[in-house]
Amino acid sequence: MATNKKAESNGAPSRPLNLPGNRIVTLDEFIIRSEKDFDYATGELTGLLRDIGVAAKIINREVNKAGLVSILGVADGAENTSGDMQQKLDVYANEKIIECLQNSGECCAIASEENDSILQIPSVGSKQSKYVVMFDPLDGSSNIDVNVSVGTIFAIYRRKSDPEGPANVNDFLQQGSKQVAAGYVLYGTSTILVYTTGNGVNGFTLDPSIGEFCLSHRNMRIPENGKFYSVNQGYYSKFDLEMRRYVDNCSDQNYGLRYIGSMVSDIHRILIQGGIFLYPSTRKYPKGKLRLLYECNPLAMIVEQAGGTAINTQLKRILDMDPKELHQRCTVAIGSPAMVEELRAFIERYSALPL
Ligand code: P6P
Repeated sequence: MATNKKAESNGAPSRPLNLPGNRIVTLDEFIIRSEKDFDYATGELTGLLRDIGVAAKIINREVNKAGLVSILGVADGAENTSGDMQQKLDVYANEKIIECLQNSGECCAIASEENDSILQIPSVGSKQSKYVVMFDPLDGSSNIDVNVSVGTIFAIYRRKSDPEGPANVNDFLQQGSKQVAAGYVLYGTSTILVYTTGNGVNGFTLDPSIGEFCLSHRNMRIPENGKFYSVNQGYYSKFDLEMRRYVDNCSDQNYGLRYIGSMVSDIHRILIQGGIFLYPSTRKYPKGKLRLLYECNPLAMIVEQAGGTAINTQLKRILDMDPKELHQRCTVAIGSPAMVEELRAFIERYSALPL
């Protein structure tokens, strides 16, 4: 099994890539240079990451002109597996990612927020891919019509099933700590692709003039502490006691509240400025709203690789959670280590639950 020689638990690469400091480094070049970090790398992971980069450029093109074409609004009454009204653009994004992954055949199956069950990807030629890909094609898509940034989130795992046969759901029901790679694309004031293969986190900003993602955020490290907390304060009265006490504490400490309602955007800000993102249990979502497999796990890997912490509100490490079904929800507290530890103290002190 290919292993990453340099994966560090705290995400600090033992030896960052030796990259030129004085010229553009494209995503493709970076991925190819990084390939040598993996023993027995066969180029499939490289191909997968490049496929995702292509899909991101295609989605970006449509997101950027969504207001100009009839791609806004809700897809003709369709609902996704979450019961959310499917926006036309997230249906489009889902189709484009699947097409890109099908073209190269670098993965044997996919799972998406927009699809009830897994989708087999026919092998191209004699290739028997060893990877599966999970993704939320357009997270925060309800924000599209009001021009708020949205994102794509992806996770890549090695399949566990017999390579001679079809993939099955157990190839996807793996702990987040088994992710081979994880990342997101944020379609915001600029479009940035951030990913990790277990050897630190790097960000690539799309340069529309050349149509390339270019290295812009090298070896990202989250600040140890922060002055912003990110939670939907509108649910305050529905929070458990420990969460209300923690939110009160944030207010007492004059932390700023920043909540975009698009997880990728909130997490990206926290990666750069520090802070904590929370989606605890609420009356509507007693197990939390966010999806473990294709939202929380990939973002938890990114944040941990950048030196941060990601737990659920029962104080379990997100990446150690055992998934039971594809679209499983979970509570989440993710961000600067010092702020997550501060929350942990409140949960230990006020929680009525056996922790
Ligand atoms: P609420 C977007 O719908 C999303 O899945 C995340 O991107 C975001 O953080 C969260 O839900 C917002 O949920 O309940 O605060 O509107």
